Amino acid sequence: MATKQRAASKTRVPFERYGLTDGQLVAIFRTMLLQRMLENRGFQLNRQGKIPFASASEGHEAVQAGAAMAFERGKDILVPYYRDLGLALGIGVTPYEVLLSLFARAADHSAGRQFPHHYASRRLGLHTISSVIAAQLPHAVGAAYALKQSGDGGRAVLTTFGDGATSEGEWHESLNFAAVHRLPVVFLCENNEWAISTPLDKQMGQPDIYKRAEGYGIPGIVVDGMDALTCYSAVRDALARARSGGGPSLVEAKCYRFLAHTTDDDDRAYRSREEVANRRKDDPVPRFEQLLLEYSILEGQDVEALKRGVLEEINEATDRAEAMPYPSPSHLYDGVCADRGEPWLG
Ligand SMILES: Cc1ncc(C[n+]2csc(CCOP(=O)(O)OP(=O)(O)O)c2C)c(N)n1
Ligand SMILES: [Mg+2]
Repeated sequence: MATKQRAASKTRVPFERYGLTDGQLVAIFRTMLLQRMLENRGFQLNRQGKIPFASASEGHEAVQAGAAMAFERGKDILVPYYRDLGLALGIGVTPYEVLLSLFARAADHSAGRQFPHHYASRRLGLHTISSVIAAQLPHAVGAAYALKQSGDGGRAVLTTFGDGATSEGEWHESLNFAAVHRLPVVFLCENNEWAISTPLDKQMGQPDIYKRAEGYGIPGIVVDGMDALTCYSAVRDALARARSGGGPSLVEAKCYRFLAHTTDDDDRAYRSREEVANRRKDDPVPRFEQLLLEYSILEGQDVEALKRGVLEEINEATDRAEAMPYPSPSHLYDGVCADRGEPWLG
């Protein structure tokens, strides 16, 4: 698909593209589309009874695609949380790999054992995670400490979490340790205003997470999490600071979760349809599409071709992953205990 030169306009103020090329802008948009459509596929497969579970990240596309563009593949380390489908896709996890995880097939990276949406890839510098809220943060800080101890300069760790995670002790301990040791780590909060059914005002006494950075003596930055480009620029700057020895930063991206927490949740029990419909007006995907059209980065037919291509890729990956076999029971202990041992057989 061809990207077009932006049509010159004498009167219009050019948008802030933060040094990104047309190709990079389109890549961000493609990641957002992939996340949106693949996530919907997860919900469809669950409702068809083909997979047990999928989680939801609609509303997080801008922060994740922006952050993924700032991440330097082959150099940085990503320690995400379960809602980071777009970040995983943006740094190179394929839809096929995601679907192998959702279908729990033998060819999945964990041989179908890990919880869905908990990706890991040594190739991409993507740490495995647990669902335990904030448990990834000490791991991220440990990885940053290792980078510093080994004198492995020019590299940084990007770790993510939700607003609810900031109430956990590990969150505070991790920020404090990283600040004391000036570790190369970026803490990116995807503040979607809900921790399942707990709203922000029942989670904390004031709604601005970035302000807590001051208490640790590190920079705190807040961005519109529905705007992919400001998210990109904030994470890019924070990663650059970390890579060059400037220490950790806390970036807060204010976004919103449009769907239920997961396929197992019914959000009608705790928030009104009006609230969700109202927040949908700021949907980051059409907003970014509009920007690319307005500045002729893409034409209407390019957008249609892009959407068709993404859907075809997801359809093909769905069929391919579904056709793969389940793990064999005889492989249950592979990669779990040394020598494939079954612990109780001693
Ligand atoms: C230590 C711990 N407590 C509770 C849970 C159950 N739980 C799973 S997701 C979640 C909400 C987390 O909210 P937030 O950190 O805001 O992230 P979001 O899901 O909104 O992206 C909770 C409480 C858990 N997984 N781990
Ligand atoms: Mg939340």
